[in-house]
Amino acid sequence: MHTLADHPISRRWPATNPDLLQLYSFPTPNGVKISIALEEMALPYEAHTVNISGDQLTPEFLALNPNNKIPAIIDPHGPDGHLLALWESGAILLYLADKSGKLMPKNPALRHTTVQWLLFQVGGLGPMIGQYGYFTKFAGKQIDDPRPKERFIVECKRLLSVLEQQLSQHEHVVCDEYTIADVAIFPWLRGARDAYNAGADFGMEEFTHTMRYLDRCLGRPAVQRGLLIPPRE
Ligand SMILES: N[C@@H](CCC(=O)N[C@@H](CS)C(=O)NCC(=O)O)C(=O)O
Repeated sequence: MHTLADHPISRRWPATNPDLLQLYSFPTPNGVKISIALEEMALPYEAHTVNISGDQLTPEFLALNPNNKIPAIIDPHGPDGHLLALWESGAILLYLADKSGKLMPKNPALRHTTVQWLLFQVGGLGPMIGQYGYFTKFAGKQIDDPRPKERFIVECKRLLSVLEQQLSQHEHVVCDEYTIADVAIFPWLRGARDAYNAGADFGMEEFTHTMRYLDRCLGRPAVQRGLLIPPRE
């Protein structure tokens, strides 16, 4: 597979400008991480809406991401000038930070700390808030047994307290630098508060540093743009 035009994804989501990095996504907390990062880094790109009510299960999308999840990208000008297809938002954020030289500290120790907080989101905060959402807003809310919901509330509160401790001492999660770790984390805080209405269950208002941090991040112009990309259609 050497060109974007050869890739099956182009049959369903053709590129208008095949020279640009292509984003296949939906404006969920995982999806907007990548549009926000691209906006912050001022990398030119073209966004395609993959509606997760079924588009992610089409053969064209599965040819790009066999794990049937957004976001995914294709960079026609990847390493050594070759096409690079990538999925998993953490991997994409690391790639974009490398490509742009932005949102990643130059200091080696802080780079590792950035990866640490990125993985805290990808392996902890995101999945736990996502499971809470399943058991409170989606199909799982019909389950009478209170234990799944209780378990995810306890775990989300614990993760929020870890974040709160860090943000009580620093402006952003990696000391005072705004990094890809922030871009991964705050969309999930917003999702918990605004999409899942978890404020009361998580006692979010008590995490004062975290809530102020969320508002600071949401106030960034690149974030405001990225939150709306791609359109839901
Ligand atoms: N670990 C993945 C999670 C991605 C993910 O869960 N995406 C959701 C939307 S937020 C999705 O595409 N769901 C569709 C499905 O599971 O079929 C990442 O960080 O990229």
